[in-house]
Amino acid sequence: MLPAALAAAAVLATGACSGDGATASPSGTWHSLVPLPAEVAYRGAGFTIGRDTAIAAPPEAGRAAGHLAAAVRRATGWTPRIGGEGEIRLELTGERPGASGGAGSSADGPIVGDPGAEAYELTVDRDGARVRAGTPVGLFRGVQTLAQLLPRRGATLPGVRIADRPRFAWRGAMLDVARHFFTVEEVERYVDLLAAYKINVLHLHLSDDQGWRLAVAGRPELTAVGGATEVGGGPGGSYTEQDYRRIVAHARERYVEIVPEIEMPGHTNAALAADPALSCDGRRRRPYTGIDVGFSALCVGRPAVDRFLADVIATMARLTPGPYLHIGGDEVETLTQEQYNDLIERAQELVGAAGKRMVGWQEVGGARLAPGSVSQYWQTGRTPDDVHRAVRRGAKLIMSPASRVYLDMKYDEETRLGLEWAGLIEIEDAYGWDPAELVDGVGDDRVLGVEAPLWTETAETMDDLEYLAFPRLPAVAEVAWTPQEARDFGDFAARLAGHGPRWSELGVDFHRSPAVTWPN
Ligand code: TNX
Repeated sequence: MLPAALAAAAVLATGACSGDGATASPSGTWHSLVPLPAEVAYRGAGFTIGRDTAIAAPPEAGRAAGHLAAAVRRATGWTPRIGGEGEIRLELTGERPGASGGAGSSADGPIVGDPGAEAYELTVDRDGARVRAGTPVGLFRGVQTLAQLLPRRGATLPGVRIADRPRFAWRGAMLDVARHFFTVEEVERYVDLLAAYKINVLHLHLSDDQGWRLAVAGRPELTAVGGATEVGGGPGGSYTEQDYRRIVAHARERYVEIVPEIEMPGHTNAALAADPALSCDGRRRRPYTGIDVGFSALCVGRPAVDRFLADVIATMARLTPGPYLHIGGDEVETLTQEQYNDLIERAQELVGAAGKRMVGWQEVGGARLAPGSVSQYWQTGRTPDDVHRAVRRGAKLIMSPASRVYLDMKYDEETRLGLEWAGLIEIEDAYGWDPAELVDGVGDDRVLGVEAPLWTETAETMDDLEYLAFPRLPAVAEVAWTPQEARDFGDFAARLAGHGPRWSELGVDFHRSPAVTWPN
C-alpha cells in the first residue's frame, strides 16, 4: 500500500497503449474506459501532449483542472500550466441541465441530483482535447474519462468523440468503519479510488454494536466508551468533528457526497454500553466485539432516547453539507412493529426539520415514509412488503442487492476474507444485473441509484478493503453509470484488464478475477 498522500494525488489513468493490456474489445474499440461512456466513437488522429501544452479552464473548473494536471504529470512526468489559452480546454457551456432538479445545493450545484447535471462531451483530435459540460461537476466527470484515455506512461491521447451522462443520480459505495475502524487517511484513499470510477456517494456506516465512530457534542461517552472497541477486540477509534469535516472536504474536492449513517434503533450496543439511560432497564450494556446482529435496541419512547436522537441527528446535519442523512433501521429483532415505526417516524421528523432527507435500510418501509425519503434495498430473493410500501408512499430506492453488490462476500471458496451468507460473488455476478429489473413495478424512474456496501466484520486493513472492492467496485460503478443496452460483460472484462497495472502501481491490492485476462 502506498502512503495516502501519494494516493490523494492520484486520478487513476488507464491508457490505451497496448502494453497496458487494453485490447480490441467486442465493441471494436481498444480503450480501457470504465465505466463505459454512453456514446464513444474512436476516430481520426489523436493528440500528443507536449511540454508546452496548457490547460485552459474557467475559475469554476479549478478542481477538474487540478486533477487533470496531476494525471498528465503521472503519465508524462511534466506538469501542464493551467490558465489562459490551452490545447486542452475545459469549457462550461452555461446550459445547466438539471440544475433545478437536485436535492440540496452548493455553489457547484448538487453532487447527487439530476443525472443530466453530470453530463459532458469530450473530443480529442489532432489539435487538442476539449471537455464541455453545463456544470463544474460534469467537467470533473469528463476529466476522469480523459485521465483514463492517457496511457500509463506516455503523452498520446487517441482521437475520440464521447457524449456521456450517468444512468443513475446515486452511484454509491458504503464503508463500515464501525466493525473495524479506518483512519481519516484510509477513508480519503478510498474516496480517491471511488472518484476515478465516477462514484459520487460515500456512505459512512458510523455506528454499530461494535463501535461508535463520530463525536457528538455534549456526549463524550459515546466515543470514549463506544468508540474504544471493534470486532475481535482491537482498539477501535473515532472521528472528531474536525476529522469528519476533513473527510467531507476531501470528498467534495472530488465531487463525492458523504452520507453519514448512525444506526437506530437496532445495531446500537456501543451506544448502550456508553449510556445506560438509552436502555429500558437503565443498565449499561457490556461492549460487544462479536459479529452477531439483531440483538440490541434503543428503548423507544424514553425521553432520554428522544434527546439522544435529537442530539445525534443535529450533529450529523450540522457537520454534513450534503442533503442526505442515513438512520440505519435494519435488523431489529427485539421491538414490536409499532415501536419500530414510532422510532423511525420520530427520526424522519428530526431529519426533515434539519432540512435533510432521510435514507434508511429497506425495513424503514414498514413505517410511514415521507415522499422525499429513500429506502435502501438489500435483501435478495422475494421482495418484502416493506419495499413495495415505501414505493407506494413515493420513496425512491437505492439498489444494494446483497447477492450482487455486497463487497464483503467472498469471491470464491478460497477467498481469505469475507462472509458468504449472501453467496459467493465473482465479478460476473457483480456486473450482470439490471437495477430496473429487481423489484416488480420499479423501473428507472423510481430507482435513485445503486450502492455497493463494504461491511468490515472480516476486513481490518486498507489492503483488505481494496482486495474486496477491486475489481467488483468498478463493475458496480458501470452498472450505475452506463446505459443497460450498452453493457456487455465480455466487453467490460476486456476494458477492465488495463486497470490492473494501474492498481498495482498505486499499491491497490486486488483480486485477479479469472474471467479477466490480466496483463503480465
Ligand atoms: C447485513 S444488510 C447487515 C450488516 C452486516 C452484513 C454482513 C444490512 C442492512 N445489515 O449488519 O454487517 O449483513 O454481510
